[in-house]
Amino acid sequence: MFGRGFVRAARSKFVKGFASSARAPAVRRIGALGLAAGLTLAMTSTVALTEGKKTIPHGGLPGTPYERSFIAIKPDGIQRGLIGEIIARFEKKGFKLVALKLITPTPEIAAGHYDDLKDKPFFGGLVNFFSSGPVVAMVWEGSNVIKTGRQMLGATNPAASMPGTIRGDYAIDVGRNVCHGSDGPESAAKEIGFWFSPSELYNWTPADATWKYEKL
Ligand code: DAT
Ligand code: MG
Repeated sequence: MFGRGFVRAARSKFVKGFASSARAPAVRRIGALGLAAGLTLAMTSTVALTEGKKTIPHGGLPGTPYERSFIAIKPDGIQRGLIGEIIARFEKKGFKLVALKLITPTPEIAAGHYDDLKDKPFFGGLVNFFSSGPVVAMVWEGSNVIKTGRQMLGATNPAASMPGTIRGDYAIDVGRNVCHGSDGPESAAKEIGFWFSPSELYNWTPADATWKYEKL
């Protein structure tokens, strides 16, 4: 499932951006209709899936309950048995899991994910570490999930992370800080598009949605 096909798709998405990523059949139909109606490619390329009558772009709708963030548990988190703990924190907070997969990133995928850090002296070590074993790649959805998700992770350096945060509670070293979270709406959309195709994201309504949000 995550063999060469995924690698090719991930590479191609990274190079071309997620506007060119593979589309689920329903999405292709929406795209064709949009083009026929004279809509711009930029508009149709973000149309992904629907929840009820709402149209939710692949990268989410920042500033709404449908905001999305890419959250990953790094190889150290997996090796240390922290998958359940980290997922439980996001679940108990009330965020909605809309995508999840276990994958060992190739060095190319790791380098693509951290492309903005390619000039840093620690880049080589970071790529080696991130591609050293399975990671849990996820997309979580909810109001303010990008900012709140970063707060739940804690500061990049665990030494500066507050107790009660994931890194504050479970990590010591900046190079082994167990988790990743998108740092803003742009990186969230880019990372979600890099790691997941539209058909891998699930739109569903939690049974307790009205107990978490006054208005949806
Ligand atoms: P964050 O993961 O909090 O978004 P970042 O994007 O600046 O932080 O860096 C990505 C990862 O790179 C980070 O989680 C751990 C590693 N890293 C950052 N600074 C480092 C440093 N000074 N030495 C070693 N690894 C570092
Ligand atoms: Mg970062």
